[in-house]
Amino acid sequence: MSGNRTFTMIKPDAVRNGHIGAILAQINEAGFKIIAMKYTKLSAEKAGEFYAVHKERPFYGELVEFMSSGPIVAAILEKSNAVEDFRTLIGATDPSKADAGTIRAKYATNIGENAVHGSDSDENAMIEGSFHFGGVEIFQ
Ligand code: FUP
Repeated sequence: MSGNRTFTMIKPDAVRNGHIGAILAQINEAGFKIIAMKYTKLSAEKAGEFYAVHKERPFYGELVEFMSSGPIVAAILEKSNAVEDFRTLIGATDPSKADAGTIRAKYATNIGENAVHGSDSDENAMIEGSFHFGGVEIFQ
């Protein structure tokens, strides 16, 4: 079952630039079902916790500042092969290297402000989904 779920965030740049609707439409058109969703804002502390794996990287401070700079949309998505298919849909971390038509190619600002997050493994999808949602907020 875990292989059927991934976690995403529409990041502050894409929200600020008015892309929530277009991104959600592209996610739905690609066959993902939204089973949990919220419009929220991360505190710097929460953003730091979410990206703790990158703590030693030079971009960590900017990443935390950016991710707490405005509202985001957090969601859990369901589809067969969800993690891999969603990463294909969003494209490379650096939008200048992302395939044409991918969400990051269309909506990302740059490598640091890259419009969307997508979990990189089934295990992280579960951890990240639980970070944002309780069981009663998930609808299958
Ligand atoms: P991804 O899995 O594609 O989101 O990419 P990573 O987990 O490698 O990176 C997480 C976030 O760190 C990116 F979305 C943006 C930020 N980042 C940078 O700002 N600079 C980099 O060189 C790499 C990542």
